Amino acid sequence: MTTLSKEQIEGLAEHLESAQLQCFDVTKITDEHPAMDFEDAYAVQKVIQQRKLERGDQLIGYKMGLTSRAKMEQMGVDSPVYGFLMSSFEVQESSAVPVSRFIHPRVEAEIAFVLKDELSGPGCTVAKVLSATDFVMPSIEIIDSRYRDFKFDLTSVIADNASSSAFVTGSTVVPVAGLDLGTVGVVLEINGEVVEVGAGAAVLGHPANSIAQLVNMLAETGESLPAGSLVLSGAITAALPVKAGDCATVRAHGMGSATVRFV
Ligand code: OOG
Ligand code: MG
Repeated sequence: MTTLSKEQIEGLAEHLESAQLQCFDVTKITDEHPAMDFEDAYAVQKVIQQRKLERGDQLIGYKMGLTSRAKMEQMGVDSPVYGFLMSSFEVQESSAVPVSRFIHPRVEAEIAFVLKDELSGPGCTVAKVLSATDFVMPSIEIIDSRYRDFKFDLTSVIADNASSSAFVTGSTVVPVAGLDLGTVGVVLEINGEVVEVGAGAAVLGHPANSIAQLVNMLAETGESLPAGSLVLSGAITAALPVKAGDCATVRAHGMGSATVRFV
């Protein structure tokens, strides 16, 4: 049940998207709208997506967030959320990204899935996700909450498109058939130093389970994941802040790596 009017939802979408596009931070929106619920928050997120589509940007997939204990503890929240990914969020592997594009960027080590078949819920499972997956890639998500000091509650972060901002995928594509994504080791390096390590199972027991949960959540609003969708399954470890001059790399066992530099 939504508690906000259509005008309030559109106003909040404009407020949060302006903060993203003009790189300024804002206070969490539940301070002004304490009664708003998850449905209101996803409605705000959807309007932000529509605003981008109207400007000619393309929807290329989704991201799951807050899917590992490391992330839930870091952010002080306790359940997974999703956001959408547009083609304008994609950054080329090994390229240099200006930090002026962000408010306070952080990098996360993730596994990205690309689908060859459509997935729709309810009732999506790990097995259905794996059989619909074309390939996986190591990836770096660059998150950038629009909220001051990255302080938010679940409702506020959902409306803010789950802090989505940019992402990089590795240039090696790997079919899932020969991989055990639960035990795959993942290393996050900044400037050549290992800063976080983890395994795929940190994400809801198995990264494909994160995709299954996304599909089941999308089914609640009648949406599905079309073939070709790219999905980030959620950070395996805590997110780390980056600044100009930093270089971040994610390596995943048997899957190659993804790198991005900040200037
Ligand atoms: C919310 C987004 C979390 C992840 O992979 O856990 C996320 C945030 O921490 O700002 O993308
Ligand atoms: Mg993430």
